[in-house]
Formats: sequence, structure tokens, C-alpha cells
Amino acid sequence: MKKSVMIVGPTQCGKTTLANALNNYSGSLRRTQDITYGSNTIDVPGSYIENASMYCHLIATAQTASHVLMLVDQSNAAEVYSPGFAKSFTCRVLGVVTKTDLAPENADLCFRQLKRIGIPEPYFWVCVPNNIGMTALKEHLFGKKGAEG
Ligand SMILES: Nc1nc2c(ncn2[C@@H]2O[C@H](COP(=O)(O)OP(=O)(O)O)[C@@H](O)[C@H]2O)c(=O)[nH]1
Ligand SMILES: [Mg+2]
Repeated sequence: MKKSVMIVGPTQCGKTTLANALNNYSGSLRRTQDITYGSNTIDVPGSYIENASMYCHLIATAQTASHVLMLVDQSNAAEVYSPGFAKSFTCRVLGVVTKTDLAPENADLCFRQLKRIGIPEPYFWVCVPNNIGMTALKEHLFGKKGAEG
């Protein structure tokens, strides 16, 4: 079975937007309360990281993932992850900063938050609507060939 990329982050941080881009899907955004399986992605609702009681489900779901992307929204850099949380996953964890077109003054907060979660560098700084940082992220996840489609 092909392994997917699991996307986690708080509500409204841009998970579904990023998932659609990684699936090369350009349809409308849907608000979901459930885990959404795309061709390459597992889009996890914000409630899973906003409630510590859901962490076990998150970790179980990650069993089918090649990578976990932990998103931090540059426009709203509130702390949402427990310190060291990235260490709960056995697959590779990547730190992704979303909405880098907004609130550049929060960039350093985002960087420090990813560090505190326990994610090693490099981090990926993206703005999906402007197609910033997406080639680098896709190449990292899918290789050069996979980044083209
Ligand atoms: N300015 C800006 N808005 C974004 C970006 N990515 C997503 N959004 C917007 O942020 C809102 C929430 O995005 P969504 O993908 O639904 O977030 P989710 O709740 O994490 O799935 C939507 O209105 C998106 O259009 C970005 O890079 N820049
Ligand atoms: Mg969503």
C-alpha cells in the first residue's frame, strides 16, 4: 500500500488547502470534521491536536503515513502543540509554516514553535495560493518526478 502524508495543525491553519495542493486538486475547499483521505494525503481535523485526549487516535492514524506534516500558521502563531510532541511519531515529521504571505513578524515565533515541538530542521515555508515553497516540499515528499504533476 502506498503511504500517505498526514497533515495536522489547528483549525483554519491551511491543512485542507495544502492537502489539495499535494493532491493536485483544485476544487472547492470543504470544511470537514472527519479525517479526509486524499490520493496522497490524510487531512486531520484541528480538533485532534486541540484535545490531548485525541492524541492516541492521531498516533494510530500516523501508522499509515510516510510523513507527518505539522503545520504552524504564520498569521496566528498561538502555541497549539505540547513541547516534544513530534517525538510521539515513528515516521518522519516535517515542520511546515503556512500563510507566509501574512504577518512576517511572526516568522521567528513559528520557527521557535517548531523547535519546541521537537522537529528537526529544515522547515518548509509555504504560501499555497501564491505557490511559494511548494516545489521544495513536493520534491522532499515525492521526489523530483512526483513534484512535477
Ligand atoms: N493568506 C493566505 N490564506 C490561506 C493560505 N492557505 C490557506 N489560506 C486560507 O485560510 C483559510 C483556512 O484554510 P483551510 O485549508 O480550510 O484550513 P484548515 O482548517 O486547516 O483545513 C481558507 O480561507 C484558506 O483560503 C495562505 O497561504 N495564505
Ligand atoms: Mg480543513
